[in-house]
Amino acid sequence: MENNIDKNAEEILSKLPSAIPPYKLLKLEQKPPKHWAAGVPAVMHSLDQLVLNASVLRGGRALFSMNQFDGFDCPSCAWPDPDDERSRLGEYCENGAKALAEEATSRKVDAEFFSKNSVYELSKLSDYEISQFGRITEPMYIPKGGTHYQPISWDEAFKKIAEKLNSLDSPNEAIFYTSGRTSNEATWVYQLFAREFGTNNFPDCSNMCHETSGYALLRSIGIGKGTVKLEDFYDTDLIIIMGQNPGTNSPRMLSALEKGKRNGAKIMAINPLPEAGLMGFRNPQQVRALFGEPFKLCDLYLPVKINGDISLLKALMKLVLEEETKNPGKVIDRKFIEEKTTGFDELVEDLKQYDINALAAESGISLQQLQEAAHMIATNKRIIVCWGMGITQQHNGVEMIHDIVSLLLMRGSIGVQGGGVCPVRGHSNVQGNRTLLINHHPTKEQLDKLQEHYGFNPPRDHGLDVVSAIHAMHEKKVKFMFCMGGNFLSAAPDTTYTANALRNLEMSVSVSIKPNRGHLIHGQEALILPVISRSEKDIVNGELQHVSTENSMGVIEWSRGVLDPLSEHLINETHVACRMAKAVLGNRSVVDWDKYINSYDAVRDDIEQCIPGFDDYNKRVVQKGGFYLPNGPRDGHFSSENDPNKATFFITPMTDNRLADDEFLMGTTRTHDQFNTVVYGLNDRYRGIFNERRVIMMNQNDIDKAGFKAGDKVDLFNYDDGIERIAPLFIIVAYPIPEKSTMTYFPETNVLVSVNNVVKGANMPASKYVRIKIKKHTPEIFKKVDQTLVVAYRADHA
Ligand SMILES: Nc1nc2c(c(=O)[nH]1)N[C@H]1C(S)=C(S)[C@@H](COP(=O)(O)OP(=O)(O)OC[C@H]3O[C@@H](n4cnc5c(=O)[nH]c(N)nc54)[C@H](O)[C@@H]3O)O[C@H]1N2
Ligand SMILES: Nc1nc2c(c(=O)[nH]1)N[C@H]1C(S)=C(S)[C@@H](COP(=O)(O)OP(=O)(O)OC[C@H]3O[C@@H](n4cnc5c(=O)[nH]c(N)nc54)[C@H](O)[C@@H]3O)O[C@H]1N2
Ligand SMILES: [Mo]
Repeated sequence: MENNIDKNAEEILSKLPSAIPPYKLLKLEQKPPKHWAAGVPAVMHSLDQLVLNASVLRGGRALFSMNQFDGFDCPSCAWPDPDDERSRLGEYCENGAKALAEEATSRKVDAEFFSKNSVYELSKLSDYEISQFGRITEPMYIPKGGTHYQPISWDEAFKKIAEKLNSLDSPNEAIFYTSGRTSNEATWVYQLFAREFGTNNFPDCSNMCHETSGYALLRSIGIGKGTVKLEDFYDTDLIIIMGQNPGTNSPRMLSALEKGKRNGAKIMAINPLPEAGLMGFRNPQQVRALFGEPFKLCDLYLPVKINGDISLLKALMKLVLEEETKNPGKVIDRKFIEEKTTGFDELVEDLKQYDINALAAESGISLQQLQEAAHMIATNKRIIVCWGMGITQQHNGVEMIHDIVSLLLMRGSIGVQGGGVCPVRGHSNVQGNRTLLINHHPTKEQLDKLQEHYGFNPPRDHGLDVVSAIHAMHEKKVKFMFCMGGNFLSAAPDTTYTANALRNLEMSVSVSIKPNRGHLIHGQEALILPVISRSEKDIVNGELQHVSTENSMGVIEWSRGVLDPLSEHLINETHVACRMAKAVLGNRSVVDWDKYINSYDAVRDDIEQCIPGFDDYNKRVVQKGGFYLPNGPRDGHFSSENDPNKATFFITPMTDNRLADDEFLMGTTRTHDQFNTVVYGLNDRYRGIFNERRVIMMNQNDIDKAGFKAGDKVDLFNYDDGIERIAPLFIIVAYPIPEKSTMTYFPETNVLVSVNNVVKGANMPASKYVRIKIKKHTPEIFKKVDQTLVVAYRADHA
């Protein structure tokens, strides 16, 4: 490969902004992983963030309003706020404080900043460095062939969008992406505009996150979301947490776990990593908890192999059935199964083919531990199963969720108090986006309702999701992409492929609050539209507005910012969508966009007319604690693909996870210092990994067998679809993780995730199931990476 890059290629490279964070190694420090989460360090870190990142006044004041009954919804995760008591000091966690500091910063990225820094130069910085510059203060535009973003007025920006959209041959040449922070109100007008324009192309972050859960649950119980409420955690017998890291990603969940456990519940954790937040907790909002022994959370920890959950669940079902044989009538809820489900006998029959010892070996859990787990399930009646990305981002994630549902149905534990399914949602309003029709395959009833209420004909063909949108951009079937928040480039799989797909666009538009790598890999023309953030005051016609969001458990609550917007040029997302609609559709539109611009109440009134469960929206949303959306399965009313009145036990296949000697399975996870693609800091405190993100966690035996040492530099490879994908320069970290399983951080390793490696049924990237090879690092690898980039670029732009 050496010297194989010709002159022309070098020229391409010297102008091609990098889609991948640069390969700079820092100075890794390692400490033993923690056995408990939060506590004094968490408090100190929250304060640190706010003091360092924002002026104390801007961030600090906001902190006390976060998640209060009259404050704003935390922009971090979707975990619900307690209904009864909320701490007067603010209902927040360390990572909520970081998310707030991130948007409450007083640093500004203005026109001058962009005139001094070319897109190419900015791309040489790490994601952490890029996010440190601050908030974007005015709309920016880069023309075809441009090297720098330049300022543009809002009117001009909407005009450019209108010209482009109206020049397309078909509305389906446009796509409208959504990241899960957008409020209900903005979501509604946004999807309404795109549907009146004529497309169902709504890829969203859900297509990389909980699509698997929605798809599997809709098929098996009749609703695409969870069935439990926060109160269920307080009075239950057993909480099982699979593939989810609450200490980092939903820290306020730890308070609920503590409360449940103090009331007598047991906790079981199933995860390849012994995550601190699964093991123990010191409640940072209780002085007495900050000192002394941490509160023990987990009663049984099962260190499953990556993707071993499918064998583990089958083993648990078999063993639970055995417990029933030992104690007839005590374990299996025959009455419930008879009345509310279908497919039980077939499932029992199917499970007979599996050998329990083989299942144990494939899951990586000893038979004895599996028996202990099954006994806990067989003897505790009310069971909640929570899960996160460790399950949904597996190629067979849908099947795993069917097995989770079957396990619960056997015990009659869905639709009962203190029992049910709990997919823990990610983004703070990703659930609300889906409820309000950010959906590339809306139902006929939903579209009929829009047609009836508004009087236009919404498109009926299904639209593109994230993975199919990437392919469509490649094939130049799509020419325009609008992103309501998010960072499509870095969140999506197969970074090189996705980058080239994005470069094929004629125009890309990104509604954002801060610069991110996604702004640097753009269409021929690109716009950045900066908006006010959740914590800032949204003032329309001199009046402070509130918006609303839906949390992970189906509760709609209002949210009202408290900070002054950082710049006078910032507008809100609802106005972005309405003004875009006016510019694009003009007289063609049958919707009164000005009414929505002037009043969010009017938006909510129309949502109420179109979406079930929003009766008296305006009145109920401002009530203390908001209101709960209807949930049939919670009330014991099931439906499923196989029976309109019953839940289904699905029969699922096993997976062949055999690996060659030099092959490993890799998961991609979050550190404690990031929110998805936004890197706040360089530490992963609970896992004891400091000052470095380019690490690969491996079992010591695997390290020895492969002839490596901890600290060695390696390159990572994936060979799906016969293509060599390379992630160069990682450091080996010895970690308590099962053999043959490895873990790295997202987005650095997204380059290794094939766009075709998807979750069956849900078409999500299977980013926690990546087959990799690990080789000793050689400096020559960089040339090979460059070569790959140039070849891929040429192929796409030929
Ligand atoms: N601070 C912070 N909060 C966040 C986010 C953030 O980035 N930062 N992101 C938000 C979003 S959008 C989401 S979706 C959620 C994500 O929250 P989580 O669902 O917790 O996401 P991850 O950190 O990707 O990984 C989850 C866990 O899966 C485990 N895992 C990996 N492979 C397997 C497997 O094969 N089996 C099992 N059982 N476990 C496995 C990993 O060890 C890890 O503990 O958090 C939300 N909240
Ligand atoms: N390999 C791998 N890939 C993954 C995952 C994984 O675990 N592994 N996780 C997946 C998951 S679960 C998800 S949800 C996706 C996330 O995908 P996205 O939602 O697309 O990504 P985020 O990183 O959350 O988006 C961050 C950007 O949103 C913008 N932003 C922040 N706040 C606001 C706001 O208030 N308004 C607006 N308009 N913009 C704002 C900022 O500019 C910021 O740069 O990534 C997925 N990708
Ligand atoms: Mo997510």
